[in-house]
Amino acid sequence: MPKLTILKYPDPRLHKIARPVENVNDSVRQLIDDMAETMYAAPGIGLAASQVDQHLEIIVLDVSEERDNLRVLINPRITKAEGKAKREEGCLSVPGIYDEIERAECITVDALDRNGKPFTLQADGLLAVCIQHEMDHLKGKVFVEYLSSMKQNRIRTKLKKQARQAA
Ligand code: GNR
Ligand code: NI
Repeated sequence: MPKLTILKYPDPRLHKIARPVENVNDSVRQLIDDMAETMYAAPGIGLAASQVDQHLEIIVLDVSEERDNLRVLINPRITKAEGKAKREEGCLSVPGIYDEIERAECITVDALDRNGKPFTLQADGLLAVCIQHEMDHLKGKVFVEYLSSMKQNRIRTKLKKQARQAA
C-alpha cells in the first residue's frame, strides 16, 4: 500500500497553490519516490504533489505502455505552447469522471530533474496533455473547472455522494 493518500475533489486543499522547490534534497527525492509509487499503484499516468497534500512544484509522469519511463519535473515552466487539441481527460482526484478538454498541442517545458539539474522537454500528444493537467494541479486547478458550472455541480454532487457511501 502506498503511504500517500490522494485528495478527492471537492477537497479545498486541491486549490492550494504550490510553491517552487528551493533545494532538491533527499526529502524532496523521498517525496518523489512516494509519489511515483502512489501513481503506479493508482494506477495513473501522472501525479502532482498537490494531490497528495504537499504543496510544492513537483510532478511525476509515466505515459509509456510498459510503465517503465518515469519522468520527474520540478519547478516546471512552459516556455512555448503551440496549436490546440481536444482530448478526453480523467483525474485520480475526480474518480469516474471523464470529459473533453482543449489544451495546447505542443509545448516546451523547462524543469529540474531529481538531482536538481535543469533540462528542457518538448512534448506533444498525451505527454503534453498530462504535463498541462499536472501543472494546473500545482496552480490549484482541477480539470473539471474548465467545464460548465452545470457539469461541475453535477460532479460535486456525485462525488460527495460517493464519499458518503465510502465512509
Ligand atoms: O491518470 C491520469 N490519466 C489522465 C488521462 C487523460 C488526461 C490526463 C490524465 S492525468 C491522470 C492522473 C491525474 O489525475 N493526474 O493529476
Ligand atoms: Ni489530475
